[in-house]
Amino acid sequence: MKITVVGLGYIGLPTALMFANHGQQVCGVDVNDSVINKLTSGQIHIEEPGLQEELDKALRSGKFHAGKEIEPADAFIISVPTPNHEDAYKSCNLDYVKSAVTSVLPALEKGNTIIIESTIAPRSMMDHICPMVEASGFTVGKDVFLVHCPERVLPGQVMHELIYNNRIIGGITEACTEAGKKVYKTFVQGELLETTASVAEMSKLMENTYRDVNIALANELVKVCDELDIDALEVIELANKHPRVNLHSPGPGVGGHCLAVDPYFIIEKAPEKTPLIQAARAINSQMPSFIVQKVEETVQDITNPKIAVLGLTYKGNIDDIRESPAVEIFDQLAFHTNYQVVAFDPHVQVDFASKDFQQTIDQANFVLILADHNEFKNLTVEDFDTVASEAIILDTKNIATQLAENPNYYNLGNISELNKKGAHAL
Ligand code: SAJ
Repeated sequence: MKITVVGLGYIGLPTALMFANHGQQVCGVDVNDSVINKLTSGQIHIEEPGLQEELDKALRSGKFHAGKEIEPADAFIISVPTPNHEDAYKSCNLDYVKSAVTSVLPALEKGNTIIIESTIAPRSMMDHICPMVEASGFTVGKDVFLVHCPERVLPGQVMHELIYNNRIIGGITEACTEAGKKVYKTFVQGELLETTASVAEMSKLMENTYRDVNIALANELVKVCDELDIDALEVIELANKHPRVNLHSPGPGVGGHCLAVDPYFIIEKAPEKTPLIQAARAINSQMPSFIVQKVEETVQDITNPKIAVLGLTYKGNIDDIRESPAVEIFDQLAFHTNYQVVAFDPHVQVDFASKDFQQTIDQANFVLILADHNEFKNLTVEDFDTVASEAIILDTKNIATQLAENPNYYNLGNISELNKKGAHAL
C-alpha cells in the first residue's frame, strides 16, 4: 500500500514511520522546510523515545521519504494541528485540516481513502470535510472513502501505544469504515472499533474532557483543603482505596495540546449545555495563578527574592511546552520586576531555561518543582545545599519525595502549612 501522511509532527511522523516499518511505501509531507531537511538528513525534530531508531530503520529500507509535494497514494492520512480560534469559546480552527484536504484533492483517485487523524470538533467531518471532497466530483462511500480516526497516544509512549492501543475508526459510511480498517490493520494490534465519523469525533473529545473534569475536581480539593488545613494528597490516597473511586492528581494546572484544548471544541458547539465542562476548564486554567499567589505570599518580605523553577514542560519526561502551566507560572512570576526568576529544564531548549541545575538553585529563596521529570525524582536534601537559608521548596507534582526530610519542603497536600510559614519564618 502507498500512503501519504500530511503533517509530520508529534503524531504524523511516528505514524508515517510505523507504516513504513510495517512494509508500506510512505511519503511524509510537511510545509516546513527545516522539518523536511532534518528528516531527510536522518534526524528527528521532536523528542520521543524510540522515534530516532524508527526513522533510521525506515530510511535504511527506503520505505520512507519526506518532501513538500503530495504524492498519489492509496491512503492519505492528515495529521495537522487544530488550534483554538481566539474567539469567545476558543472554537476549533479547521484551517490547517481544510488546507491539507485541499492539497490532497488534485492527487485523489477513485478507490483512495482519506483519513483525518487531527482532533476536530463534533460534526466537522459531516458538515465541512465531506462536502469539500464531494465538491471535487467524488461520491464519498462509493468513489472515495472518508474516515475520522482520532489518535489517542500518550506522549512519551507513542511508539508502543500506536501499535497496541485500540483505534476508533469512524467512517462517513460503512464502506468508509471498512476502508479505514484496511489501512490500520497493517500495523495496529489493538482492536479496530467501528463507528460513525461523528461518534468518533465526540469520543475522542470526551476522553480528554473526562480527564480535564476529574483533574479539576482534584485541583478544587486542593484549594478546599488549603482553606480547611487538611492534607489533600492523603485524602486522595485514601479515597482511592475505594474500589470504584479514581480521584486524579492535582497539579500546577493542565497543559498540552489535548486536555487544555479539546474541551473547548465541545463547549463551542453547545455553550448552554456545558456548564460542568466550562467550570472544569476555568478551575484548571486558574491553577497557575493559585501557585503564583502562594509564592508571592511566602516571599513578600524578601527584597529581591530569587525564585528557581524546576521543569517547564506541561508534564514529565517530554520536551513539549505547549500550553504549559509551568511556563505560565514562570511568566507570571517574571512579571514582578523585583523577583529574580530562573528556570531549569533538562528536556527543553529555550533561551530562558538553564541546563545548569546548581546555578539555578544557588541562593534561591523559593524552589518550585513544576514537572515530574525522572531527573527530579531522586533529588535529595543534599542537592539543595546551596539554596538561601530558610528556602522553601514547593513540589507541585509530589515527585521529589526524598525531600520530605527537609522541614521547608511542601507539596499540594501540606500547602496550608506554607501559609503559616510565609507569615512567620521569612
Ligand atoms: N495532569 C494532572 N493530573 C492528572 C493527570 C494529568 O494535573 O492526574 C496534567 C498533566 O500534568 C498535564 C495534563 O494534565 O499538564 C495532560 O496530561 P495527560 O498525560 O493527561 O495527557 P496528554 O495531553 O499528554 O495526552 C492525552 C491523553 N489522553 C488521555 O489520557 C485521555 C492521550 O491518550 C491522548 O492521545 C492525548 O491527550 C491527545 O492527543 O488527545
